[in-house]
Amino acid sequence: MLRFMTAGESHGKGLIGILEGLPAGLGVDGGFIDRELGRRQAGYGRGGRMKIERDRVEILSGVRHGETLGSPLSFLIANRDWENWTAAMGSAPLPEGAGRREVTRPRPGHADLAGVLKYRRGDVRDVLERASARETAARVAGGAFARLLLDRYGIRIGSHVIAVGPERVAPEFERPPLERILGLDPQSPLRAADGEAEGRMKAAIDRAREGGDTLGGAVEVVAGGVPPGLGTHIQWDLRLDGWIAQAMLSIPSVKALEIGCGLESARTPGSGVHDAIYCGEDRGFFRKTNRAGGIEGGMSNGEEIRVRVFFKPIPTLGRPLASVDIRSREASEGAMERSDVCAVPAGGVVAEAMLCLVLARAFLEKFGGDAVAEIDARYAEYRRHLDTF
Ligand code: EPS
Repeated sequence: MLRFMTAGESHGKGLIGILEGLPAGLGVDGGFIDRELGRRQAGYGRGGRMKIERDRVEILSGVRHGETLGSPLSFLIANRDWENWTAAMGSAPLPEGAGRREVTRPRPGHADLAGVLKYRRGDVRDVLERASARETAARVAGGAFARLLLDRYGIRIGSHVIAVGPERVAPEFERPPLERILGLDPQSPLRAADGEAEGRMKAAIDRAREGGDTLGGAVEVVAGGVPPGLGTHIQWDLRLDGWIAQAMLSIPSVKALEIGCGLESARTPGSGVHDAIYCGEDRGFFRKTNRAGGIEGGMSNGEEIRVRVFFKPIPTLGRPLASVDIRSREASEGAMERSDVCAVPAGGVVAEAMLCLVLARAFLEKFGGDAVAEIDARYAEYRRHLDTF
């Protein structure tokens, strides 16, 4: 089973990831992982921290001479900002008050208040450091390793921005072909397929920044080349859509997701929702529509997996909302940590990484082995089965 864990605080030494369950013999290109990390750092609306960091992966174990060993793959992404925080975030005891950079005013919308209550902490920093979306850098690296496996079997994943605050791409750009999504410039300001909407989105982010506010939005994540039969209908906790929902909702700021035409399907009769089945001599079973978003009965059905992910605005506001100081109990404003105005394009890259992790896990459940050669053989046999069914 593919398992992934992260550790690390936002202003600690760095982020750690452990990915266990990749087969032996998979080619690993560290440059590719770093390019994925670079994609997460880009996007219009990012704050000062991204000017400090230049995220790079250092592989600590599990890879030798450019190939996985089958042992746990672990890696480090160093925080360049750490040098400014060695005392405040160090593991050594620090006297009361001396440069601890304490935070006592929880930010509405962040983990701050629930976290100090749950963990019985007197300093919000003890919570916010781990709750920070900085952790998603480790997810992107973990997802990039998973993507190396998916690539080998022709599964490709991309994302694009469909909305920022009230601004949305035109309807014809909401579900572009995967080729178009993969062709978007990773350094473009918003990775939206609609250039005209991108201008309006940038202006909305500028207005939010000037007003001391933040903006959420939505992305679509798409996976192509997925064979039918990943996930299963046989048990509630093995359904692929359930795994995807858990993975996406675990991304900081994500409050909703939609698989295929999920929202629309709730108000449309069944005849206008389900994707009729056809069969052709040369192409086997196929559909003319994909309203299901590539998943039926908790399994991939061979069509593209299409998921929309919706982000709330970042909780750290330039003009903070009302809050209460946890020590004095006096009314005050939420703390202002340096932050982003809008991180939706970065959120799309993180959502891709989560989909890579979920699909790699489901793929290995079906075709898994200890070495890539075993998986190659199992997958080839399944493809023969599909071709001759
Ligand atoms: C982030 C790094 C953080 C935040 C951001 C995401 O760095 P810092 O706190 O030093 O500015 O910019 O996290 C949030 C906005 C949040 O609310 O958690 C990153 O690397 O993506």
